[in-house]
Formats: sequence, C-alpha cells, structure tokens
Amino acid sequence: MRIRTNLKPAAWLAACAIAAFAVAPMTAAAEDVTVKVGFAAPLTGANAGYGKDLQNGVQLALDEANAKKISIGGKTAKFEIAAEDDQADPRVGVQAAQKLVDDGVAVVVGHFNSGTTLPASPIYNNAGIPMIDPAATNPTITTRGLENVFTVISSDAQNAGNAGVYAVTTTKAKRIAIIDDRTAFGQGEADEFEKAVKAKGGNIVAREFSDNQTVDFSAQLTRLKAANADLIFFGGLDRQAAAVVKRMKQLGVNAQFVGGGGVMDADFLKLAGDAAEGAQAWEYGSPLDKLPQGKAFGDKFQKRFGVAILSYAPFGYDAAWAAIHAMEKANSADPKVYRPALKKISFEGITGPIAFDDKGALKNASSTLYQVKNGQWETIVTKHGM
Ligand code: ABU
Repeated sequence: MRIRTNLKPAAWLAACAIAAFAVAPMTAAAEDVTVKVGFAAPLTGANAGYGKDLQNGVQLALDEANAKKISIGGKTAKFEIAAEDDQADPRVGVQAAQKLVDDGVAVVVGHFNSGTTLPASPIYNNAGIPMIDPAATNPTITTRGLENVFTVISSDAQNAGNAGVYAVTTTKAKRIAIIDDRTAFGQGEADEFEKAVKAKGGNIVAREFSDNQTVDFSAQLTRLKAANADLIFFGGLDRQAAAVVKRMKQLGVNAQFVGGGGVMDADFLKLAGDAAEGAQAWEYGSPLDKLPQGKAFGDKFQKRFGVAILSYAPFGYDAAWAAIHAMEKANSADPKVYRPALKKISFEGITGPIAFDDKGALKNASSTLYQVKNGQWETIVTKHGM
C-alpha cells in the first residue's frame, strides 16, 4: 500500500525520522510486561513497623530487578508491588488475600503474622498463586502441605525447638516456666519449646498466658515466682517481652529469661532498659553482619529508604527474588508455568542459601542464640537444621 503525500523527498525523509523518534518510546513501552507482585502485612497498627520494613525489602528487590531489565517471554519485565494492609487481623488478612487474587498478582510475598498467614494461605493456594512467607513462623504454615506455599525463614519448630533443647542441656535449668501471648505465633512457639523441653527430659513447672495487648504481667510472674521457676520462656513479640523482663526485675523474679523469635527485634532494648541485661533470645536465621552480602545489603537499604533495617526486610527481599528468579528461569510470570522452577529454586540470598523442601519450607534453615551483654545483643551460637 502506498501512502499519498505531497512532501518533497528530503522533507519526506525528515518527516519519517521525526515520526520514528515519536513512536520509539511507545514501541519500547509496548515491549514491557507488567508483573504484579502482591504484598500483604500490617501497615497500620502496632505491627506496622514490621510490615513497612518487609515492604521495603520487597521494594528493593523489585527496584533491582527492574534496573536489570529482566526478559520474560521476550518482553522486559516491569515488576510492580501491589501492597495490602492486613492490619495483623486474621479477618482482614483473608480480605487482603482475596483482593490480591482478584487483582491478578503473579505471586504474593506475605504475610507477617502467623495469625493472618494461616487463614490467608489457602486462598492463594486455591487460586494457584504462590505465596512466599518472609516472616510468619508457625510450623503449620508449611506442614499442611499446600503446594503453593513457600517460606524463606526457619519455623518455630526449629527455632523454639532449639530454645527448648538449649534450656535443658546448656542452661541446666531445673524448673522451667512458660508465658505466651495466645496468638498463633506466640502460643505456637511456646508449644514447640515445651515439646522440646519434655523430649529432653526437662521439667516444666508452670505455663501462663496473656493476650497480645497485655502490658502488666504481674499476675503471671507472681505465680511463676511462687512456682520457683529458674528459667522463663516467653512466646511473643519484643514489646511484651520487654514488659516481662522489666516486671521480673521489679518483682524480684530470679530466673533466666529466654525468648523465641521476635523478642530481640526493634524495641526490646529501648523498652527494657537495665532489665534487659542477661536476656537470651533464639532468633530466625544467621546474624546479618556475618553473612557475605549482609553489610552491603544494610548499606543500600539505608541509602534507599533513609532508615536502618528493623528486622525482617532481608527475608522480604529474598522472598521477592525467589519469585523473580523462578519467573526468569521459566520465562513466564504465569504461576502455572513458573511454579515448578520456584519449587527447584536455589540461590544465595542475603539471609543465606534459598531452596525449598518438598513442603515449601526453607532447606537448611538456621537459627541463632543471642544474649544481652552490656546493653547490646551479642551473638552466642548459630545452629543449622534441626
Ligand atoms: N515470626 C515472628 C513473628 C511473626 C509471626 O509469626 O506471627
């Protein structure tokens, strides 16, 4: 087909050149494919700091992937986060999950709380969308055998299990007591701790609980003092753990304090003050400053967001990269197509090697014991596997 024109040849060529420049950006844009990466965590309320930290970790991974101009299906992938605030509430978590499914995300990194992850994960699973958990640690998340559920963090069977073995074999405590916050996370890790203590022949003298809003632990600690406990394990997060050690000191409860994951995060040292001295905590993963890419990651995170890593951001980053690597390998962002690649993924993450077992749990996960000495958390030992 000829296009009719009354321009002279030179003017025609110039017009063609201008037109080519004009359409070039549109052509490039048409070569892009947008990949929606779902993200869900508490972005308001008491756990918002954890959620924002995780979101920043995911965003950093997406920024880097976009800068690399990764090709998927012959097009340049443009990864975009679709973030939902689950408010740390199981009911809202389910709504957030359904919204992400309805929005057509290719993957979900989330959630933060075990209490939201447990009801949300079957929704992703049934929709055939992989969910990669960067923080929630109740062991049931992966033991239920949902084929689209993966996690890049050690579970409380390992972490609190290590704490239980440690309490009996290393601290030599003879009268062990437990307090938990009755959440899916806190109660779950306290159960794992208790199981491990009993398996090692340890003696549990009392088990108390609160809820996750409790600020005064006087009643529970008075009973544990009467039970003559010499070690108290707390299943819950940092702020309540700080309230426990402060009250222990005020009431003269002369027992070792051992926390599970979540205790040493964020606000514990600030809130517990002098009462923090000697506190011990088993946390997920290996110390970031001992990992090959840990320091560089901390520096670029600080530069990008103007704040230091709070806690789980490196796990959020690794979870996002697990999905990106799988999509690149499979040359598709269609979950049905890239899921087999995700199941077989193997790469060196910020938090250590990332690969999944047949249930989607992290292979060779690690767990580390820390203790407060001179007002700072010091690394004591890291254990790999169970
Ligand atoms: N894993 C620590 C806190 C988050 C949760 O599992 O609820």
